Amino acid sequence: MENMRNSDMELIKTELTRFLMSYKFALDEMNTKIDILKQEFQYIHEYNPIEHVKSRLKTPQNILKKAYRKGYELSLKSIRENIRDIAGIRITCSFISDIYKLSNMIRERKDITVIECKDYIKNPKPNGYKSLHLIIQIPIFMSDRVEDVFVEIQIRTIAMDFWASLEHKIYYKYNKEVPADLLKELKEAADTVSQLDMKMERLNREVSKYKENDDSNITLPEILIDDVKLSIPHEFFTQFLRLNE
Ligand code: 0O2
Repeated sequence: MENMRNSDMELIKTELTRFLMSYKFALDEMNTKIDILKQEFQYIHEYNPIEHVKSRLKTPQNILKKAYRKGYELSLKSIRENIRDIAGIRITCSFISDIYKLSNMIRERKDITVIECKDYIKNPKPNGYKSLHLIIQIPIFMSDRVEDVFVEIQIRTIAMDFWASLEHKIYYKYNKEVPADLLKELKEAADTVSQLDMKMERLNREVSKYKENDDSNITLPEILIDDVKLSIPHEFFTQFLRLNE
């Protein structure tokens, strides 16, 4: 009997490890894809829209808590299908327009399937929470099978992120029962964040317009690889043109 229990435990441990590993691999894959998007974006638009990328795996305790709270069956199959934020990636951008540019770039990728989009920027939560959430699915190639794994991507501005992390701390500090006056102040802070984001967006547009009209901006051709700028020697260009005539 004791042996039986040990072997059962071993089986569960192996299954759980393999289950969580697929999410870890999904995060690794997504981090690489986001890095590629970032470099591509930098090349096309000549600036970097991504300030910061952070990824996390939901702990087994929190997965179970969510499954209980939502009333899902406690099987791995049901958890895999219903809890879609076990692997989570948070991307912070400087400007609201960057959030939508990035989200469109993710949608256009053939290796990522966007399953759902929750736009809490256009439709903020009543407490003032703003962020763009994408639930995506990517195939993960394991040694003996292919798993389609869900990943939640949250994209927000630095200011929205500042607000959300403080709100999250307060929420847990007060054990989810935040006093009404604090809730009111948090909502006011969220409105201030929105105004700041709009102001920064407008200022950025003005700077971009100025840059477009500035002829002194013309520089020698450069290639950008992995955030490193490489100038192309003039001779290389002339040689290249001659050989391709
Ligand atoms: P953690 O620690 O980030 O994993 P749910 O809210 O989970 O019951 P759903 O539809 O999965 O249902 O949630 P939704 O609305 O897509 O949001 C899920 C995640 O968004 C949360 O994950 C938070 O990270 C973030 N989020 C949503 N609403 C708020 C909010 O009001 N304040 C803050 N600070 N973050 C929010 P978790 O699992 O709650 O936490």
